[in-house]
Amino acid sequence: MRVVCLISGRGTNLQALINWQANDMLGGARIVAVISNTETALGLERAGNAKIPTKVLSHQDFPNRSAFDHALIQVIDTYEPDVVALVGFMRILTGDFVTHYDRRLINIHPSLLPKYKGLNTHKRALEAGDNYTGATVHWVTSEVDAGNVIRQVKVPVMREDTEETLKARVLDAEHTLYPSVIRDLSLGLIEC
Ligand code: NHR
Ligand code: GAR
Repeated sequence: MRVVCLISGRGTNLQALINWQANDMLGGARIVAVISNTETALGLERAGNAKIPTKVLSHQDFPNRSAFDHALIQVIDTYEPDVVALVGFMRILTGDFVTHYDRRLINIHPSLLPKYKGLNTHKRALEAGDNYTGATVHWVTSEVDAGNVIRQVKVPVMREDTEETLKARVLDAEHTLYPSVIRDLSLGLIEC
């Protein structure tokens, strides 16, 4: 199962996937490329260190979302992916993009969806006084963070938590959740 990862930033989730792959824990999945919309994403270095091909396609070089997304499709398809994984990818994708990768496109989101779609999830969980938050892997549809849930993991909120400490605890849980879902997809254990 050929997996193309899209990133925007630090890439700690990407590192988790790379580590599972290096330890033969990713089933039949193989990360065949990492593509970033920002040149400075630390995740690009992580991919380079693991000898995984990388590409940068900056959204700033395109006049609008549609032009960026169509160029992104062209680049991604050269790697012939079975699955495209958003791994901390921070650009909303157009309906055309989502349709093109129908049943092949997944995302990890740092909340227990349907709670807290969009950005600043940890801040909102803290402000709401939630005792639990978590992370969700879901199929991507044109409506942001609204596609069917594949798997979730629950994470406790502590009384003393700040946005940073909560984010770190959720991120830690994400680092097992996303690799396990990609492994299970490759093993045919997850329905699309
Ligand atoms: N695209 C579609 N069509 N559907 C989804 O479910 C998507 C998606 C693109 C990204 C990840 C998502 C998340 O897990 C994701 C899911 C970015 C934003 C956002 O508002 C919202 C949700 C997600 C990712 N991005 C701003 C934008 O204008 C830019 C913010 C920035 O650059 O920092 O695209 O949370
Ligand atoms: C992760 O918490 C991921 O769930 C979240 O960004 C972080 C990326 O961390 N994704 C989104 O918020 C998508 N909008 P990483 O770059 O270290 O993997």
